[in-house]
Amino acid sequence: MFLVSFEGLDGSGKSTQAHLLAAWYRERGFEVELLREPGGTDTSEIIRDLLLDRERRIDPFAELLLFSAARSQMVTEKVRPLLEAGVVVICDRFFDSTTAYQGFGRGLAEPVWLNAFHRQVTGGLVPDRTYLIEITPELARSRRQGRSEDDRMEASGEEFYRRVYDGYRWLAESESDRVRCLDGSGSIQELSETIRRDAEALINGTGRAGSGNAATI
Ligand code: T5A
Repeated sequence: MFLVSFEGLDGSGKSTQAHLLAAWYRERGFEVELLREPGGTDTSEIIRDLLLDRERRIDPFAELLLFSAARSQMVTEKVRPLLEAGVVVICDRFFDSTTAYQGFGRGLAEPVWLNAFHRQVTGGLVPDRTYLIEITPELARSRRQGRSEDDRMEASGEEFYRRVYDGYRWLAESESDRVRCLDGSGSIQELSETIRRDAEALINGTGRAGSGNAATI
């Protein structure tokens, strides 16, 4: 079954679109599970609390390993069994976040090294489709205003978010078969309609990036 991921800066509107797509799949009779990263399992949620706690000092490489540890647990415990049971799995973030935030944002590792590492972490599991909601760091920040205090990642500063943005741009260009880059400054409705059209094509097999049977890759 399909594995779909959503990517973008904090506040880009990923979660909104992930929920709308899940509802659309359900209306069409699919069983759907929506998971967030880091998170999705009890163990991964504990790792999430560590990672987002702004009082905690975490070494950048330890940060990369912790995000990946949370992902490994989620893939083993949830994603693979669900895909094998015929459930559509929608992930609010997946390994592309690590490439953008830790690879580009923290300047930690080369994309080639990271790609090989991600394959180890997920056992080769790659999303059939990734929707990248692209907005500028400035618009992302304005959308986050009025929410609770910045978490540890959000407190990383403007320069950091500029590098993450560049990382996502790199991904959109280098993985253009799988990654659909969408203009996140459009309305929620416009974005949702674009995503639904692509999801329809994926179901019909005309817009397929992966095998459509992600668990067996
Ligand atoms: N991280 C994560 C890493 O560094 N490495 C990794 O490997 C992984 C997996 C997770 C943090 O961890 C980092 C990235 C993050 O910093 P999180 O709390 O899960 O943190 O936060 P996010 O995933 O960033 O999610 P957010 O909830 O902050 O933002 P979303 O999901 O992008 O945005 P959403 O949908 O909540 O919308 C934000 C606001 O904008 C409005 C919504 O109504 C909402 O108010 N909105 C729009 N407004 C106008 N037009 C639109 N098109 C809109 N769409 C949404």
